[in-house]
Amino acid sequence: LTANDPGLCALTDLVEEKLGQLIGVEHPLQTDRAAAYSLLAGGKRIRPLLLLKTAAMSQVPIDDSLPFALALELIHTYSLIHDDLPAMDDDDLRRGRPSCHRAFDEATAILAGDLLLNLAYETVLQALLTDASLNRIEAAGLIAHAAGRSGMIAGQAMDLICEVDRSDNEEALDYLIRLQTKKTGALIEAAVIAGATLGGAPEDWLELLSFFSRALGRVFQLQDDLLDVTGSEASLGKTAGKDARDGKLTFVTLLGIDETKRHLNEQIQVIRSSLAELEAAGAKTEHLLPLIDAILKREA
Ligand code: GRG
Repeated sequence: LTANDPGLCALTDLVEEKLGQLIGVEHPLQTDRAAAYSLLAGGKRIRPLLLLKTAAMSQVPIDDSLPFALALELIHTYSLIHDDLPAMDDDDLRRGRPSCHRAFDEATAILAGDLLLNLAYETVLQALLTDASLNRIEAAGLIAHAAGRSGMIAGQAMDLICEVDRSDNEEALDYLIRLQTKKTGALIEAAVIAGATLGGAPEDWLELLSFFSRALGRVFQLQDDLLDVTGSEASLGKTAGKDARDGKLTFVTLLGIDETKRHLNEQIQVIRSSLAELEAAGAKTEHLLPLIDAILKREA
């Protein structure tokens, strides 16, 4: 993520350093090396940053929110490794280098993903050992729920086996929105809501943040679908133009570029107005603004 804000750059560096410490330097097995290879390949770290920033809105000390933030990135990286597998989206390139199963092999990539997912829960449970307040338990539950059967996994399943009549445009769009809300949206919403929950944010903030994070998740997917047609392999760090080639249901393949951009601008307005409402409700949105600006400008 290209960020001009020094605070955001420092926070990204901290996330990077802590992920490195978590995965460690002792990698006796190929599976450990594969997990480290994918985890430390330079992702944008958007989900952990979102969690840290929403927790900071309620003055949660960074050390208290970090384990939850790191867990989100571990889960996200596992999902990317598995998504790239031949049985799923089948992609050879990720984060600017050969995807995990190409650098190693398929079985190793499956295990590396499983390893990261388990490390995520171990990290959160370890953090609960030192302080198991209800807010922290609730935040852990939100993350597990978002990654699970009615969140990211459901979205991935809906994407892989598209159970909708694609000739009916309205039905297809409705399906795509539900799919996206789960596949990409759930973890992004969990990042925002878990962060706020850690800080014991009041109900009206949570409602506005929920609205805000759903729009952010949608924006993220709309950008992704647009970047697939407008971006290059070098800038994206993954194969470009793949959606149309694979006959995938995306906002661009369904609505075309112009309508997708219109949809994107509409959602950006929703983001801006919910941030303004949050500020009016007493939330310090300055914590979030540099990150949101960087996400809205993202080119990879
Ligand atoms: C395997 C259960 C399972 C789920 C996979 C995340 C996912 C679900 C699939 C990835 C497909 C995809 C490209 C979705 C679009 C949005 C998205 C998640 C992009 C990748 O996230 P970034 O841009 O990646 O945050 P970095 O590398 O920066 O972390």
